[in-house]
Amino acid sequence: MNRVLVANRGEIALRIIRACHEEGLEAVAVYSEADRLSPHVRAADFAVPIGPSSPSESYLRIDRLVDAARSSGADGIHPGYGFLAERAAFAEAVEHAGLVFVGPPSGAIRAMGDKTEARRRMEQAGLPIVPGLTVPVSDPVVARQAAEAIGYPVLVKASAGGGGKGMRTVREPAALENALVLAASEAMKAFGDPGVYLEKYIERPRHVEIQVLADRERTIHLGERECSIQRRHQKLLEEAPSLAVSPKLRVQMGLAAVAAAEAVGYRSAGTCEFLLTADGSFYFLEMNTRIQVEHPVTELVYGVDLVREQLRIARGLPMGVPNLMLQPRGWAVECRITSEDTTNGFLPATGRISYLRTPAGPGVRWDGGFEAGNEVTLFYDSLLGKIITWGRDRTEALARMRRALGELVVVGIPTNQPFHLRLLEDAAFLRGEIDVQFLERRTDLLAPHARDGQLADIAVAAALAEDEARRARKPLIGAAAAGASAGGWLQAARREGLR
Ligand code: MV4
Repeated sequence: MNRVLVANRGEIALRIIRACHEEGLEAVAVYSEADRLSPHVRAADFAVPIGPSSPSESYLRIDRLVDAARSSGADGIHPGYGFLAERAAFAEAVEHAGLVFVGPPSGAIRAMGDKTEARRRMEQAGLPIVPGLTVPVSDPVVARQAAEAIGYPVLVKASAGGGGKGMRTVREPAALENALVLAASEAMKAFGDPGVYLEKYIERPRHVEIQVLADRERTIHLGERECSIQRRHQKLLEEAPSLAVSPKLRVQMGLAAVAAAEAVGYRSAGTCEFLLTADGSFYFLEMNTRIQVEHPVTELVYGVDLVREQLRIARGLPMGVPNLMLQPRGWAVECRITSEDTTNGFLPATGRISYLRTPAGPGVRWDGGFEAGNEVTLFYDSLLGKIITWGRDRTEALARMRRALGELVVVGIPTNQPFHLRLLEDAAFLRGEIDVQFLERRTDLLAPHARDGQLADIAVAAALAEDEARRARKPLIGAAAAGASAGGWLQAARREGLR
């Protein structure tokens, strides 16, 4: 593999292109009409237009992506996340075209994509799965008996699901039949598959996931990420390690995740999602067969470049991670910066980024995909970039995040930056008292503060006031003080208007 087509956009496309260059590979960008001026297009060695702005006519078109690889001489394709990353049919099409798919085998994607099949295979592999069914159920009588055996509350989930779509909580027998019908119809609409099954509903769990990496010889894990801070199944902040995971629990969950990957013949980077309860029990939920948005927190605490490892493994090389008991070092936190309006219920916002200052300095990483002048549209998700900070401990990583959030300036569109600043001052969050329902309880953190939308107004008012004050001031230049006695710096300062 010498030239990799990056079948994605935004920050992850840029992230992958950087990894290609570090691995001595050329990178081919693809872009829709909306992304012609995006940074990922210029960062690549070649760029191929693949169609109109709508994803269904560009980034989701398997035929156009494979054609773009052929026409640009690429011999591999990296799918990134989202779009086609977890479509087994895409991995197959890439393989059939004689190209390298930078990701897992299509069989592993398919096995994990069907949630009841994944549950069967994980149970077989000895993983703890949430108590419940491992086959779809449609008959309400059968469902009723199953729910009694599981014990209420139960959760109706879509077999083809994931990410929370088509999920319904049922707290009593009388509500079951209706939930089955509604979940099935939602699943049909969202996935084209009406299959649903039942699980025991776990109250107030944490969402903890384990990063795995597999080459032809070894499957290893790189510890956990704590992902409980999310709103409507969209993660907002992630950290590694998790306050809730002891070294002993890390070994147990790590062994489970490695067994899961091995059971489906996994290669490349992947993630096992678990629900973790307050008493330290954990249950396998699903496996994400892609690189994830939040991968950088793992990179910072394990010192591993996961995207470069994906590229090495795809080339048939062994992973560059030493064969030792790895341990996390320090703490890392990621804040996802989205173009969402905190003063308007997190409504996705559009517009042109007129100015952008990104954070930097010790322990700070910015993974972004936009620059000043770019247009933010509703064609794609609202992620603008990610701030990732590292510290020797959680307190230092969080302090650096507050500092970095203070440095970030986005002008032209609203972002969720005010939410992150509030969260990072919250006593319960700072104590680590979090679970997946944290933000449902703490709507005060989601609600806007009066100043959220007013910063730009305040800046304009301050500039106008300053201008007026300057005009009113007597000009010093030409006064007796100016002349032979004034040094060069003073004259220069006057020219610059600094006074
Ligand atoms: C659950 C659960 C409680 N009990 N399953 C939501 C998305 C999907 N991946 C699985 N999800 C959940 N499954 C049982 N049996 C609670 C959730 C859940 C959740 C999980 C991970 C991250 C955020 C979440 C938010 C709400 C509910």
